[in-house]
Amino acid sequence: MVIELYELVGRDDRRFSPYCWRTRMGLEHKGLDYKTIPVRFTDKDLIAFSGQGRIPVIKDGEMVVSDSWAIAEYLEQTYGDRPALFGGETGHGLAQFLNVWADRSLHSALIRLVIADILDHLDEADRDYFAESRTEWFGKPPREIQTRSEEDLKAFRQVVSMIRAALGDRQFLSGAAPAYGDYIVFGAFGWARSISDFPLLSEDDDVYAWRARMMDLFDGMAGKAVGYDV
Ligand SMILES: N[C@@H](CCC(=O)N[C@@H](CS)C(=O)NCC(=O)O)C(=O)O
Repeated sequence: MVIELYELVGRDDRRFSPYCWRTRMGLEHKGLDYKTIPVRFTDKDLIAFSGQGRIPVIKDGEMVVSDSWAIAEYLEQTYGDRPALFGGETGHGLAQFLNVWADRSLHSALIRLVIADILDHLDEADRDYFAESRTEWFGKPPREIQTRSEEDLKAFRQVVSMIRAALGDRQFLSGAAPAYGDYIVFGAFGWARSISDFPLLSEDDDVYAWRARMMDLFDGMAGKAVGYDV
């Protein structure tokens, strides 16, 4: 059976949700058959069957799961005979920590650098919704947030330094092979790449090399997605 992944989409088929990237990589890792159903912010009716308004949502037969973390847990439990996303209970706990860290630290630092770029790459239908909802969240409009001030750049460099330190000389954050922890962190870069040409990493950075390895996975799936090669 083919799993349906309801995935956020912008103009020109840009897949810019970090959470959807986590799920997409998780499905690939498990080697599951899936198809994506593009959803714009204002297409909430398409995911109404999930009983909530956020993406990603998956539909696996009769089973409907929303929230990328809950989806990863569902896939791990349901498809336990496939390659592990977490690598046991210990890995599960550590991945959950990373999930919270990425949501609260990595994403908060990144959004300030690319929020106006998101606006510029949305489908026309979504622009007002995004500008208004984010202005309400942040207390000012996207173009006033995305100034790329020295303070904001420093905050982002700080989170990248944590990724670099955690990576050490390994190929992936999870070790010699990638696992869900890598997909959590990669989600942020998959998001940025799809809508922003701002160079977040320098080419001599180990995190840059890691990101390139992530984009090569699964027959170059992430690298082939519509986006900027920076
Ligand atoms: N904790 C959720 C967060 C999902 C989420 O916030 N998704 C965003 C897209 S990146 C969304 O659907 N936003 C809907 C909106 O802002 O109306 C997860 O991990 O899946």
